[in-house]
Amino acid sequence: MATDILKKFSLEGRTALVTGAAYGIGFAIAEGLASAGARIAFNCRDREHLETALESYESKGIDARGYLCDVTDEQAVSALVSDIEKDLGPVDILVNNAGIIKRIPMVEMSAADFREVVDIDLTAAFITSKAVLPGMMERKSGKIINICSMMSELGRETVSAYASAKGGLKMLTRNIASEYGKYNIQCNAIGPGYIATPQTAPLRERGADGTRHPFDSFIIAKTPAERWGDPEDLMGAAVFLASGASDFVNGHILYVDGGILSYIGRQP
Ligand code: NAP
Ligand code: GCO
Repeated sequence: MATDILKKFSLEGRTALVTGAAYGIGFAIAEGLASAGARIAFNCRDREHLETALESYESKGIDARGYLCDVTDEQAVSALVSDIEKDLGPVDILVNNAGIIKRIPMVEMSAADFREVVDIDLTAAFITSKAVLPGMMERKSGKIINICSMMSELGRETVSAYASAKGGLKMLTRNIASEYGKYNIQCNAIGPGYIATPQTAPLRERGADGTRHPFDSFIIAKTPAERWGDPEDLMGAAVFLASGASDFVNGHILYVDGGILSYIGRQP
């Protein structure tokens, strides 16, 4: 009897926590996981974002549970996981999505700004992963998906803190995979290319005459797909890495970038 391969991708009966999933990439990933059958929990810091997100999830027919929690606060994260366990059951899938960026030339960037980016984009993934790993170890099953970036591989002007954090997140992914693989826990990452979300909105702002932002034109020329990604482009990779279809995939960074990392760029 041939394997029903689609069953491998089912998330029925599993609970997923997607951090920072009030909108943007996190929201799309949560939507994708829900469509594969997962129960969804998400968090963010801003009450207004939370309320709006709950309405958005409801409009999509997703009964998501939202929690106010700053992922850099270890005690708050521990309480978040306990609350989710009470409301939805153990966290089977953790997506470390919450993140910020500060685009400041390094010589002008304060250490406080640098630390804030690293705290949210890297240390928080350590904190949330540490909060769910003991339960996953006990159940001998778990999926952790970190949201890396092209800046896990490449640098560019003004993003020193972000690139440092995302480079570290790539290695944290590999280290969790190395340390906890024996408990049947898989830790992988998704590396989105340039995705149209509020985080990149400043890079896509049109001129008064409707002309493209220079960075927008640059990304279009650097991407074989000749377009920015949509958050929905990441759903398939998230379902794959959250499901039984990826049980022998560990420590992998899956780039979903339209080919930008493979391409020298179109001749002007
Ligand atoms: P976004 O639109 O700015 O959304 C970020 C989300 O994270 C918001 O829901 C925000 O909600 C939440 N958040 C920020 N800091 C938080 C904290 N300390 N605790 C809890 N929640 C927090 O960003 P995005 O573009 O969707 O990006 C999501 C992830 O993908 C980030 O890790 C980003 O680095 C990564 N990424 C983005 C792109 C891209 O091109 N957009 C590409 C590669 C990787 P609150 O402000 O209410 O907390
Ligand atoms: C930037 C962008 C990028 C994207 C993403 C690319 O300023 O260069 O914000 O960092 O967010 O990380 O993969």
